[in-house]
Amino acid sequence: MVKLYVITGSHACRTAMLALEHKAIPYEIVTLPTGLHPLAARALGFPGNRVPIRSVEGRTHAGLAVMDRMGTVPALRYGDQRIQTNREIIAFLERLQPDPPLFPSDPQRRQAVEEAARWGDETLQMAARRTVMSAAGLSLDALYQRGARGRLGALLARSAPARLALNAFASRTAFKADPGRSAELLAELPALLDRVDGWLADGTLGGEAPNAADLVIAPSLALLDYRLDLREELRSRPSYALLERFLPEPV
Ligand SMILES: N[C@@H](CCC(=O)N[C@@H](CS)C(=O)NCC(=O)O)C(=O)O
Repeated sequence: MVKLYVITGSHACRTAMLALEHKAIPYEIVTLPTGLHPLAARALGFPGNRVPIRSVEGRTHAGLAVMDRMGTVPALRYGDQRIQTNREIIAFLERLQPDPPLFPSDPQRRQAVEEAARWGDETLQMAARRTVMSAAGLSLDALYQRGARGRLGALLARSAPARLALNAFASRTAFKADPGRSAELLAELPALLDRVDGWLADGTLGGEAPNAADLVIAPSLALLDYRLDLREELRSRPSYALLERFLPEPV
């Protein structure tokens, strides 16, 4: 039986969930307390990352590197095997159950999907996190349903005070996403969304069979969609179809 350790509302964790669902592998979700989750994952025997895996503004700074070393979720346990990071989890699931695949068999198309998945993981995932955090730092009113529910569920925490406090702490420390950076982050967004739209147009994303890049990128779009002032822009783009396909808004 697969156990997947997550935190509530995590776009990163949703990628692993979508991958497990794509493979039709039954799994149990264990929701760790946000903020304590790296410690909890350590206590559960996950090793953390020996080298930094995330960067902000093109570089890994000390605070983020420490958090990466502690370890991130999603974290997957299968028997005595423990796997962290989506990239590793996706590779593991491909080995565990090759069918249905998460990558196209044609080598050129596979390369394109790998590149889009890597960009989604390294660039878009952090950009979406920072863009939404910077808005929530001013007020939860900037978020759909104040971040209490939506495509990814409750962001960071179920209680609003905890959500505010976690957002304030994380946005001002590791993620450098205080409200003062909101305009700068917003200015970077159209180029990121153009890239997703381009991959949809050339068939790297959004094909008949879901692939790893679809499952990495769609949750980041879902997180962006919590930010109310982005909803019109998102809905005007081809990438919105990807979002609706993989993460429809719960009724
Ligand atoms: N790119 C990695 C990173 C995942 C990631 O950043 N996870 C966050 C939750 S959304 C986390 O565990 N953060 C812990 C921390 O920052 O201390 C992946 O997709 O697996």
